[in-house]
Amino acid sequence: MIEKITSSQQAIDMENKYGAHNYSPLPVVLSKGEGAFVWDVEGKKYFDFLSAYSAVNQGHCHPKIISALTKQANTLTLTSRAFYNDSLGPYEKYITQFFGYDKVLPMNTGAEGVETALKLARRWGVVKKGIDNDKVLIVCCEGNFHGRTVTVISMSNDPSSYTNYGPLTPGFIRIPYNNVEALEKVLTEHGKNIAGFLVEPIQGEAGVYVPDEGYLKKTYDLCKKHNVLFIADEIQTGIARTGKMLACDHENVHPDILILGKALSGGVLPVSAVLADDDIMLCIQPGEHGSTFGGFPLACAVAVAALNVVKEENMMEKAEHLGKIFREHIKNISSDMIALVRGKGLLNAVVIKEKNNKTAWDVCLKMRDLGLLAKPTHGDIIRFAPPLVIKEKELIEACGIIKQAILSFE
Ligand code: IF1
Repeated sequence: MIEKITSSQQAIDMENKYGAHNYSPLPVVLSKGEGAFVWDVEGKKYFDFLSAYSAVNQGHCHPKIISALTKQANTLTLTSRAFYNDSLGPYEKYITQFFGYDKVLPMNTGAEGVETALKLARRWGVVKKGIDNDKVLIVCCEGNFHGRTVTVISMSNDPSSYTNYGPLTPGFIRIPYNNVEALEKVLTEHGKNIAGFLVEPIQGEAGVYVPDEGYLKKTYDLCKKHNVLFIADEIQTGIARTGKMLACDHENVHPDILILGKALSGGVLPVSAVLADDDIMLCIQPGEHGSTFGGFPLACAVAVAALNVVKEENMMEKAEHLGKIFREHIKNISSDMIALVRGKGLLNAVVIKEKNNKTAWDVCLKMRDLGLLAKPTHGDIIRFAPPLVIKEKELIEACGIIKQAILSFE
């Protein structure tokens, strides 16, 4: 039997002693989640304004998702792809029609989804576009975050992501984000060897960096002009988070390769997916890619339920409407600690200016004391992303907490 946790400090000490030190969490220990709320070991209730980095868009422990999980868990959890099963086909049909693609390649984590998209794009570039196998390139953006594998961090320009991990994967050209001319230049100079352009429609980790209106459409059109695949990493921005089903929908861009993760399972299991049409997807033949758990029956049941409730509960519209209210309220806080508020739908961030040597971290500690959880990224930026099921009156109450926390440093 494992030891029962009876205090937050006990849990923190245990993690510190027995767990890898690859995170420095906010000092709060959660033990229950429901909808937009979480509770700590001592029973204190908090607004969750991180949503596990947008994996819990549907709210913690959504009853319909949990029910789908439980039902399938008591029936058939995993077959591997060595055999067929009666869950995968129906899921594949559902998700491909949901997003408008011929096929889906099911994986588990977001990073695996990105790796799969990179392999698909490179394979298409070599076998369909005729790029020399040793010269095939992928264009990516400065400030990107696409996951933590060695190849994925090879695209990063954040030293804390890539230093001292030995030789990195070649074959990437990095350009400034939100800069159409930079893409045009690289496509003009190297286009014949470029298979794909990988981009986050909004850069999450970089601090909810929303590109200029038209950036996605213009870069998509440039990719079409140069026979380069437009690859959208919607792992964090997808599934209604920004007020549309996909952030690309704000500009009516239909990515050649779409990568989903996080909220695809409503935060219940690691479920990711790569969607593309046949001319791309069929470049990978049997035995050339896969994963033990990729598309397993449990994931299929959970993902169908997770996507269903997004539509049934009009989460896109809610995110759009509540996001506007959120930004309005935060902009009305009169404090010079608030340098900038930006975001789309319910993916927002506030850039905090240090005041009386109080930083974004101090604001997050104060909000924790007042009953709201959020965490800074890159030091001075606090991301605010509650589950999309938060009610308007709850959102306004949460804005009150944010205001109280910030004004407490005046
Ligand atoms: C951590 C960041 C967010 C992602 C995008 C792929 C992945 C992620 C756009 C990989 C994952 C997570 C990872 C988690 C914290 C969180 C994060 F701070 F790391 F960068 F959200 F911004 N593409 N993001 O946001 O998906 O393999 O994790 O399932 O690593 O600390 P994953």
